[in-house]
Amino acid sequence: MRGNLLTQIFAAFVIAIILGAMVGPAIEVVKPLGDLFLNLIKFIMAPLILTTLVVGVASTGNPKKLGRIGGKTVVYYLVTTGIAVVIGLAFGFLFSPGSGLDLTVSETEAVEPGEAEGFIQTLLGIIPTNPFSALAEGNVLQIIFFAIFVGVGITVVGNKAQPVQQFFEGFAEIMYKITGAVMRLAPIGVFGLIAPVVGEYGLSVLMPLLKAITAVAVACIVHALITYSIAVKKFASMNPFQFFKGISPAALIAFSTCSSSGTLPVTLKNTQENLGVSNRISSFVLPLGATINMDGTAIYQGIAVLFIAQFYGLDLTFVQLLTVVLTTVLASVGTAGIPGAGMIMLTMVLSTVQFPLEGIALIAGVDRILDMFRTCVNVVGDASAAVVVAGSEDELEGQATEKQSSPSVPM
Ligand code: DAS
Repeated sequence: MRGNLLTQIFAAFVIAIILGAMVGPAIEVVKPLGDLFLNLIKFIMAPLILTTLVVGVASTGNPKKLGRIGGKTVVYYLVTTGIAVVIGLAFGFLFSPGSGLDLTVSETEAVEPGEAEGFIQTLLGIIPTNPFSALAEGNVLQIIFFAIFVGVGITVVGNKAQPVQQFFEGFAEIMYKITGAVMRLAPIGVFGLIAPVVGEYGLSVLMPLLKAITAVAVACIVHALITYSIAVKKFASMNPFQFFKGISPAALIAFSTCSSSGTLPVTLKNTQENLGVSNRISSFVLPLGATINMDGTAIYQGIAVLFIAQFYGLDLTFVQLLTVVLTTVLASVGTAGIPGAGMIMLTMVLSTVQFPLEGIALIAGVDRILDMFRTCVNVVGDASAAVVVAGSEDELEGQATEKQSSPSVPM
């Protein structure tokens, strides 16, 4: 999503609040605009999840060929993203941004957890007996399961699977284009979804949004300061202050552009010149990170799920919480490094716990602000991985060893 579209969404959000407050419940007439936008999001969700996850998993490369450096990188990314979503959920509970309103949700949109579906049942339910019916039914967890196996299969089969990988890469590009077209309607959709909510409940709905922004900002800062400081200190003997100072130019560009991919050239420059990471390590770890490592997005999605649950008075069972952690890590793998991508992938997380997609419109209006914080952490997290992997390979400036002169390290 381009920055000016996010600005349009913010503008539509402000207009919806003003008109909703002025007109009151009668503004309900614009709700079909919101329903149209939600249906379009549901329309793209299954193919978008399938294609982006297959490409994301396949881009990690063959586990055998991935080698020591690739293995360290992928493990670091998954572990820090898991920590990130737990921190996000913790701050979501701590701040409880959506509490106190308990909006009623239309029966069609939400499924009350009822008795908790057993954890075993949930795990078994992830395995699709027929992947194609999973796609037809939009069973997100089963689509994820199928996508992971196809992605890993591509890496294991190797060259013979190239046509399949190219098919999914091309399909993913098509889905990004379709998603871009759908997101152009986001301002209208957000207007059609927010105005009736404000018309019905008044301006009291604004306070939860401010709390949600605060929760995301604080959780991002805590995750960066604690997780990455410990990582660079313990695995690379780097002074955390030196790390954050060295990556600050890229962090600021990420914050303002909301694009990890767009910031990548500066991230590479900062990690090589300011942090002393070898070209070989940074040129593998960082492009991969901009594609599959999104700690900030994981934090945002953890908090967003709780915000929506609290906003609509829905309870999250323990099994659903575990499902949120798993799907958020996977959603961050599938999230593109472009503005607003995390909000689109939030539909995947919400669908797995059968929460109302309407909730996305509640935070879409402030997504530009949330995206600044999550993209900044995404980029700093990628840089921390480069430092940690380089440190573990003695390839930080001043720590060069004979390994650096070796012709090649198995990737
Ligand atoms: N803006 C995305 C990025 O570039 C992150 C997101 O949308 O969640 O990392």
